Amino acid sequence: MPIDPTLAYDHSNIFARILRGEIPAKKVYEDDFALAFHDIAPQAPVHVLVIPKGAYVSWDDFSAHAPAEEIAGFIRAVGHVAREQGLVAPGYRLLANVGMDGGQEVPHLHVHLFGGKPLGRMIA
Ligand code: D5M
Repeated sequence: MPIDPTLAYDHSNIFARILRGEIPAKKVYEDDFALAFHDIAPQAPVHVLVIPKGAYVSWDDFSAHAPAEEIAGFIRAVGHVAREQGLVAPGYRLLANVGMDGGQEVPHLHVHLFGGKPLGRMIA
């Protein structure tokens, strides 16, 4: 079920639990600002989720409230993961679902990184 992104951050959400090491994830990258791991239900040959370490419900929450250092660190981490996964030359797609109409299911900001095949042109 898509989440209501206006709700307060729920510290028991699954990505918060991954960040705390309470449940496993197939990690591909970690630094002070971000953690990246393989999506449990991949939609492309490469499907990695990148999440900020801070407690942000969505892109809306993050872009409005995160300190500039966290925003810069997170965006740099997303780019780093794409390069590390070998996606830059063939190209890739970034996606952040936000809220109900966006179809967001996990209430901790995550950017989907898709690649490894031609993804076609997508508007919505
Ligand atoms: O996408 C939420 C995404 O999170 C969806 O692609 C499945 C993925 N997911 C859910 N649980 C896990 C665990 N435990 N590990 C890895 N990936 C997971 P959304 O943008 O919220 O619709």
